Amino acid sequence: MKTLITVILAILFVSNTAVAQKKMETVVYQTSAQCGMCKTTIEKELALTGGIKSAELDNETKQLRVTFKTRRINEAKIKEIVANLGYDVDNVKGNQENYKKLPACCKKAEDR
Ligand SMILES: [Cu+2]
Repeated sequence: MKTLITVILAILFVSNTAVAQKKMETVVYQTSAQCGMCKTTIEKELALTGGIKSAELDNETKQLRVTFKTRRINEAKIKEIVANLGYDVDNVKGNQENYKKLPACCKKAEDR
């Protein structure tokens, strides 16, 4: 009986460790960022967010690549943070109040 329990515990431990190692994820989002200032704003905000390992905005494509710990943060939360800065991110609209406060260079072409 003791051996059986030990074996079961060992299996649980090994499978748990395997899962834990997979808890990092990288996702790419399309944003409405416009310039280098947007890049700094978004990357800085995410750098200060717990659970984010790295965040990088491509100035050409305006795509944001985020690597995060799935146990500490999720995609909905990441999008919420970016949208709260005033930027659209995938299907989530940017917070309009904060969008209005962005410098002219960070606004979409039609609003400048
Ligand atoms: Cu900008």
